[in-house]
Amino acid sequence: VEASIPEPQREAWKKHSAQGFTTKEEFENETVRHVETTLARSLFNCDELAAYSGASLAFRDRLVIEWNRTQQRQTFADQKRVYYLSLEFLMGRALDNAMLNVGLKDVARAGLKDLGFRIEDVISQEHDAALGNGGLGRLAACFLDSMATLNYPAWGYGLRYRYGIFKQEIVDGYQVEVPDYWLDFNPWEFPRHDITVDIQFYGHVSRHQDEDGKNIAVWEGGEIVDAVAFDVPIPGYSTPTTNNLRLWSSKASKGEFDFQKFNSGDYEASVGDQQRAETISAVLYPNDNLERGKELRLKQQYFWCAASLYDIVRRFKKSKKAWSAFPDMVAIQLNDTHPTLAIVELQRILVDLEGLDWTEAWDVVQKTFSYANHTVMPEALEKWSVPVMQNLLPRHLQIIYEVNSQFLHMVEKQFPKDRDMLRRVSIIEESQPQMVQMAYLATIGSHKVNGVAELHSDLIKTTIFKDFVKIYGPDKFTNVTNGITPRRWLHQANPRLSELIASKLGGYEFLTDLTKLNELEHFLDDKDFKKEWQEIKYANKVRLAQHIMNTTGVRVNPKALFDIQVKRIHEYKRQQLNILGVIHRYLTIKAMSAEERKKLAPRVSIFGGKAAPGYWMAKTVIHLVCSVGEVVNNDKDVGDLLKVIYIEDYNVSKAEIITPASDISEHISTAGTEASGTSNMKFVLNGGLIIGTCDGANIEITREVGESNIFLFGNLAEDVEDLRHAHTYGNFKLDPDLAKVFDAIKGGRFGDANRFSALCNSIIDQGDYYLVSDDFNSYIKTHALVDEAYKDQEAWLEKCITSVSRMGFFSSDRCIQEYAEMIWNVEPLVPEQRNGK
Ligand code: CR6
Repeated sequence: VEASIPEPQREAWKKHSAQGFTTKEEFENETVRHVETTLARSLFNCDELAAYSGASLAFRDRLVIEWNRTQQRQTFADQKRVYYLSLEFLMGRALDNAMLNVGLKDVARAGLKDLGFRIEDVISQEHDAALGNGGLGRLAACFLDSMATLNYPAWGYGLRYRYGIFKQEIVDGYQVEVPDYWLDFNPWEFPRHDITVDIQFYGHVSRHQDEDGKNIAVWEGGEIVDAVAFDVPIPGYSTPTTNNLRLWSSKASKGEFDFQKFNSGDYEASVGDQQRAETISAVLYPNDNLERGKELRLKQQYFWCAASLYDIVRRFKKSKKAWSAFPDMVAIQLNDTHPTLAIVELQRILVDLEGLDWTEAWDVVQKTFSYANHTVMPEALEKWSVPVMQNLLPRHLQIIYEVNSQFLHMVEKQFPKDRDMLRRVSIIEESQPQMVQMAYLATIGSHKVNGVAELHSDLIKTTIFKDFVKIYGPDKFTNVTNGITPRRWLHQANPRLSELIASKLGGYEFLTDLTKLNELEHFLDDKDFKKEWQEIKYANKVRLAQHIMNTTGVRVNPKALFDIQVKRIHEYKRQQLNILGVIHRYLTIKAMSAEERKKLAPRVSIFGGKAAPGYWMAKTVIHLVCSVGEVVNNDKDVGDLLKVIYIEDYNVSKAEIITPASDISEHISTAGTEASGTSNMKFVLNGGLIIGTCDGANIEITREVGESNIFLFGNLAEDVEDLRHAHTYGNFKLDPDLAKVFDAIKGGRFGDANRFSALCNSIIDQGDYYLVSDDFNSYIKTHALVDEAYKDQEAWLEKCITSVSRMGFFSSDRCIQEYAEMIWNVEPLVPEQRNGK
């Protein structure tokens, strides 16, 4: 059915076209209208949550108008689009971001004030959209912001989990997980019940002859689940471009919902089917850097890939172009291996449904896809059991076998007689059961593979993809160092610093060209500027101290040095090194004379982050931090000299409060394990320094800010293997200072020592895989340097300002531009500016 309005009626239509507010009056109008009609409330029962809802709906209307225009513009322009497939989007709150990106926060502030509300209170009503675990999901969110800001025609595709990452409560010093049911009221999504895709699972494959006598595979039987689209508008900063994030939700298929059972009275069974279908998009797997091979997870992956590809292919087919033009119109970026099945699904669509030759189709596939790797740690690399895949996706497994067979043929020609090479690069690992190695499949099916920081990109070429570099040559592998959006991570999280910088640089251009921060170096002698900078840092620390007081009841001194480590809890990230260092500090303070103590700089050690629910060792680390805090924070000898804090439920909105308040932050992973890290960038951009290892993006941060502005310590990645080898073969000697720390733990200073024995033993007598002992001395010494440096506040401040001025490189805008030019080959579509925008 033709859905478009006939020509003669279009004028009437246009006359009534929605405009969205621009003035304070209009904003108030829209907000009150939504509170009164959409929410059916009145001025007699409008609390902060209702005000938040009303204001959000007013902003949403604005966004959706620009969203519609953007979609039309992109359709008319008929140019290449990029599709960013990510199983995680860690978006955080949307209202503040929308206000700032459309440039109407001041209008909203004044409007809300008229209506009786403080904007901060309204903003903080919003529930974080927490559809991600950590860095990988937050990177996807930063990329969406940059793609819209730079006017790229780009779509994000993900899953609409009913439960995002769990909420963390700390009860008696232990992590307790609470489900994150976040969809009660979410004004930022548009259900698109008209966009529903049938997704098939299980069944079997048979062969048929088509009319031309061609032998084709037909995937039949099994079950069908519906994928329903939910759209989230993504506003660019200071541009009308508003892109789309499409999230799929699972639902029992109408055709499938068993009316037979239903009518025959087996109501329960038929509702059971319904629930089973809805389970697919019910919950985000809460592991960071760990894969567990659960069938439901594979179902999630296929469900989302198949729905997204159906959508992308449908859009392409409207253009009536030849299939060979597909890669000229479509770039699909795989965020890690989670969407690798999209490669197989496109091949299936082209060969089985559209009748292309295998080779022709595979050429299209390879030109379309690119793959970003985010880890080299073996436990995080995805492998799916062949029997599981055979059962769930029989046709896809056949295609994988065929891709593998052709690939191995090619390799054999290139490296005749190298049987071991064939074994090593085979997509199918010959284990019990056989496994499909997704990273290999992703590499073979893509035209580019990238790592996320220089060291990491070098490492993938010498470790997991070493043979693939020989096969394809080095050019297939490249680096795109991660970045963060300065809109959220400076302008939104640290408005006063952003404003101060703008006042010096003559405007907010640095928010879209972060290299402009360079000019801050001219103000290193400007006393007023420096004083204000310091005041802002202090105010941010006061704000965090207040949050700590409210949530933990512990009073911390905002004049103390704030030392922060917030990220997922993981042995490789070495929060255990941090807390063991804290204990060392505590023991040192206890052994000091009153005179000596006076010379010491007071410290607050702040930890935060979630442990995967099944990760016992990580949970033990949390418990150790809390137990140490319990003792230290109540020790009269210590007072303000040391406080140890665990901030509950670290997430994006908490990060916006925590990051601007740091003096120093910890990025202390075992060298070679942290692919990039992105919170390191956030902290420095907010005027904090780093203590860190030579790992991930720390290395490039050092190059940019200069070695004298960062506190590096520890062994290098190139030495890790030898050190581990030495541990295994009996050459392990525990660091003497660390030994004293363990003595204190074992002596029960922090409560029942048994609770920490597994943690202690992993270091003392189980090989110390993460080299805590090897790096301990260097870590302690470097912290002593931090103490010294902090005493000279003038010099410290200079380091901070200099570092901020050199952070331009780490904008996700730079990053997206590199992807666009080197990998996707897409051009921006710059809209005409309207109404002075
Ligand atoms: N866990 C890396 O560990 C990197 C992000 C984004 C990670 C981290 O160093 O900054 O990706 N890897 O590139 C994976 O998720 C597999 C992460 O967030």
